[in-house]
Amino acid sequence: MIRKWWKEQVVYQIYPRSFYDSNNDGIGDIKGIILKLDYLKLLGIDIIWISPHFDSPNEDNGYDIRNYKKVMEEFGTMEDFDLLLNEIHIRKMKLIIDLVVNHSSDEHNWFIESKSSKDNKYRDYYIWKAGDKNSPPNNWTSFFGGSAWEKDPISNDYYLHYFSKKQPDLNWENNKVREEVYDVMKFWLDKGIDGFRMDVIPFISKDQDFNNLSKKELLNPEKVYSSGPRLHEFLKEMNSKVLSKYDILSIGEAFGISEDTMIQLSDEREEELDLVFLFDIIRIGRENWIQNKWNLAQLKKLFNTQSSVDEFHWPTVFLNNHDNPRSVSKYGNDKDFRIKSAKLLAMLTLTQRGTPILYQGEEIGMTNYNFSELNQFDDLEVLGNLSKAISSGISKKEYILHLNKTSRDHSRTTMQWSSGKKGGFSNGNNNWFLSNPNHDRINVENDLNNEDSIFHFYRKLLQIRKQSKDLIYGHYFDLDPNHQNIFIYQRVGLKTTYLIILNMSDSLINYNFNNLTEYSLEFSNLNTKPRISSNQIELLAWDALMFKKIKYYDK
Ligand code: ISL
Ligand code: CA
Repeated sequence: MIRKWWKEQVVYQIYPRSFYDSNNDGIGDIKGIILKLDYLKLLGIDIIWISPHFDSPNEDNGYDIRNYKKVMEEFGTMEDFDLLLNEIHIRKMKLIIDLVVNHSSDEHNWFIESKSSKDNKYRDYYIWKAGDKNSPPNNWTSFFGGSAWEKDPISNDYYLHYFSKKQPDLNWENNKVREEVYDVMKFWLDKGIDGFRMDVIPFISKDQDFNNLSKKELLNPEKVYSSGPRLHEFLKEMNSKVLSKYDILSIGEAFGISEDTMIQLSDEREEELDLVFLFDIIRIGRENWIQNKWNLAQLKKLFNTQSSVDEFHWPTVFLNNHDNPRSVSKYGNDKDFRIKSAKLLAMLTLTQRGTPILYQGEEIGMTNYNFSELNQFDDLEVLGNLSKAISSGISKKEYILHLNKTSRDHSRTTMQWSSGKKGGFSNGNNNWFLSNPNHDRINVENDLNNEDSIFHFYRKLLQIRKQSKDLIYGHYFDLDPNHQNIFIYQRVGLKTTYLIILNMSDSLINYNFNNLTEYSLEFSNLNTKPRISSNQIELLAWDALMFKKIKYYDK
């Protein structure tokens, strides 16, 4: 196993808009992040990933970039960014930024030029196709509703956009586009950033036949969009021209990719990317806006698959991000066992094999929001898919019920710093988005003051993890893959074997396990000693225990 700093460290994702507002305009900003760096240092975070901080009209909250070399006005100035980077480095932490280069904003100068006329030199920076008067070039669909093609009244051609029509896809077949992207990457790398999270990077290669999708393919177009013919070629070029010249971390957001693509994309011998974010775990049981049933055996199978990659690959482990509901609401029990189940999920995330990525608020067990009206949502994906939902036969009311399980907006409510107005996110009056009313009890201030809080559980477990190469690099064995309530696995290192036992249910379970007495309890979310006999352990609802046994002592 080749050791790398990014295999041993822990990432914390910040959605700047919702993190902390330092100038009371109701929008989170860069100065707000700087003011909270000591908090993240205390937690024990190594790498900070910020969602896009670039100039943007915020159609998709920054994932529609208007100027790749300018900081979004609401977030602050380039000086603020330089200060943030410096303050992060002073604290011996690292910063990776969000590279969104599958598409730009339609307000980017490149697109304004490209759209202005067919013979404009920027025309081929985007993907234009003739359709006929009323029908687009093919049946490809956008994730934000409707066709993936938008007709331009000037030229009567259509342009491609996998996301909103204000997010036109860049044409990676054009080597000028690729050179522009590499120039943007070097601009930020030469400032000293420590890497990139690459937004929907597998989508950049498009099959130039532009054939229609089959009915089945239309159910999950991301599977086709992420398997274009030149993806690996483009990434190898990006690696040789840019990534390989810096000691950085590159993480591909790999929404929709196949196992084979993942294997090649993140194989260190292939010299493409270092890590990928896979979505099977975080979207388990989910069909678009509908959350269906799933069971623990299915979830464990997904962890087993990603943990059994060979020594040339390294997994990522995350249960939260800005595009998905809150983990304690999805995988835990945020009603009767919020604190305990949040701690269990912390132990799952931090003892699995792979680089953990935490999301703002998970460290204090922030929950989903209880939406009741469509107009409460901010995410363009919600309204974009409304007509599709209605035509699939569900009512607006039912659509809202589904969104209360699946909406991206659950993770975009403002960070809960205190029990004060709006959860201490801002002292302004008109926040850009909702604050969960449960901030009166779920907030950083309370957790910092309570040694037994979720925050301190993460902090202590992060310390244990940081001090144990065996926990980080140890082999992974699921000891009971079929059990539907208990998740029990080992991490076997050179000197130490860890045994993690998680009761992911509301029930008390007497679990048979021989030779438990060989282990010593290292950490748990229990306030009492576990009841263990020679071959059994009594597990209360949401008990999470981590045992260890030393195989041999250093001489
Ligand atoms: O809701 C989704 C798909 O239906 C998400 O999974 C998301 O669109 C997908 O994972 C891609 O996400 C990334 O690209 C989008 C942006 O809206 C997301 O915030 C970003 O994480 C377009 O840039
Ligand atoms: Ca602000």
